[in-house]
Amino acid sequence: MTRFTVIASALALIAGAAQADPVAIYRDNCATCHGEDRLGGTGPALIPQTLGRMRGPDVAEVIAKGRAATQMPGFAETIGAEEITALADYLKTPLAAVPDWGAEKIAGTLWRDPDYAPVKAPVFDADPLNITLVVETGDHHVSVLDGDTFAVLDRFETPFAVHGGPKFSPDGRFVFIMSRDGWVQKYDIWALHQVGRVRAGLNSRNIAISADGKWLAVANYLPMTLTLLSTDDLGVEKVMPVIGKDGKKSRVSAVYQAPQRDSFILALKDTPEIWEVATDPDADPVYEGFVHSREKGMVEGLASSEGLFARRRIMLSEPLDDFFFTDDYRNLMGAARNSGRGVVVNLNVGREIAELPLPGMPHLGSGISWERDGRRVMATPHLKEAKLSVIDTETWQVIQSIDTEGPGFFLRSHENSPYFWADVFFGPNRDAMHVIDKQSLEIVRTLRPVPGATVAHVEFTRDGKFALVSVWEEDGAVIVYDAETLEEVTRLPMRKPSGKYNVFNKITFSEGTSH
Ligand code: DHE
Repeated sequence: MTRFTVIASALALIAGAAQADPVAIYRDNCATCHGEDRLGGTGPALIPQTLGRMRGPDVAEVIAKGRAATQMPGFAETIGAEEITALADYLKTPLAAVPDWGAEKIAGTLWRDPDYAPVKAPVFDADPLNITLVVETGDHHVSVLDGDTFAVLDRFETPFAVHGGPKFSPDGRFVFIMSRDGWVQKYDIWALHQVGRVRAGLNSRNIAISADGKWLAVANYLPMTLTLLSTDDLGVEKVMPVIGKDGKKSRVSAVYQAPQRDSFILALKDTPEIWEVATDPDADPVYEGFVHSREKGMVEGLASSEGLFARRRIMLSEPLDDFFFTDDYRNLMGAARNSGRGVVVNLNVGREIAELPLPGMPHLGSGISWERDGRRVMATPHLKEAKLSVIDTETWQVIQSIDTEGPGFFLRSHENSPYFWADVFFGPNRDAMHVIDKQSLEIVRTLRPVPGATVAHVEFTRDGKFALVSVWEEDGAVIVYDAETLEEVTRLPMRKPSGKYNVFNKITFSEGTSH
């Protein structure tokens, strides 16, 4: 071996040693903000469950260049390219063990805003039920809009990466917002002030509020639990482990409020069951059908644990993780991502009652329903096909397939509008928004407010007269349209606005919005 090759091997070893220690690189550069355990701190959790959802630049690129509109700096000048690659790979590796995230841990994260003081009446003149919240994912804020004047009454910071619809208390006064890292934020709309936050899960999907407004359910992937919080003080009431009848743990894909049933309905990702969790211990009548099916041995019932948060299992032929509910919450349509199969489950009798031919990955969670020719129909977009399916909710037949300019994500309408709005979220035509006649099912107009920019997600004002559309870009906007003439009324600059939520439409379960 020459002197040169010895030096070269030594250098390679040194380089190798540096590359091989992403744990140390993480500890020295990332842990202060993202936590020693990678579960988040002032920055988000850096685990595959979160990073897998990251849109835009790759993880290594974010480490090198930083992330716009956040406090994440670029490390290209201090960490070498190979170490950055090793670090990115390390962050994509699952945690060796999922830490305990039980009631005590959760309660330990509770933070109450010291500057918050309750008020006796709204601190603004606007109609409190016509407030619309705009989630701005670009810099993790929510704008509070006056639904009549479209003035921004407040703009407050949210936890990182809010997902799913915020949930309002039944009187529309408070709102609860959830982030993918499991933080739940409570905000007082009357006071225009944050109340506090608590971390209910480590990687969470969505939240639901009980019909009486007392409880908030948080659907978690990590750990595999349902967290039940008191809406009053964000205290932990219960952490329910989610374990299928076969003894295997399951992630919770989503949780929904079933108002007429006084219950939460859970979509489970890894086990062929739906869970119904009672939020009113005396809600007997809605469980009549259930008793009937229990006689038939179809379901395990409330009997073993009558009362608040009693659980009922509905057994399925395969797991379903995306739901649409009929208005009376007697039936749900469910689909499993990637399966091409949809089913109808009758929640009263507790079993599958029909099959739906739904290839192209329908996004039933975005479905909306309305009356057409005396029949109640629903429409759903498809995440993988350029079409919308319109389905009769009595016969469960697809009555029409509407061709669109690309696969879409969200649908929205309003009782007072003859149209429903469908975005084209994926593909080259993501700058298009279709407006469709609810009776003829024809596309009456395709709006393209900003050529080349993604436009998606619509919300109506309380009276249905205006439709608000997101220009889903960093330097984006919310465009307000006259919902009848389809002419633009005004344009509000926003940082990558995603969902928008009108208090009245949400608390009244307007048929034009997904619930
Ligand atoms: Fe969502 C709602 C699931 C990806 C933005 N999304 C929901 C709901 C579910 C769901 C179950 C209803 C919950 C609720 O409102 O209480 N979303 C999923 C997925 O399974 C999927 C496809 C993949 C994932 O890993 O989560 C997914 N969702 C996205 C996105 O990529 C979106 C576009 C951007 C983002 O912020 O992550 C996105 N989802 C939204 C929004 C809502 C939503 C804005 C609320 C819609 C509403 O009008 O209520």
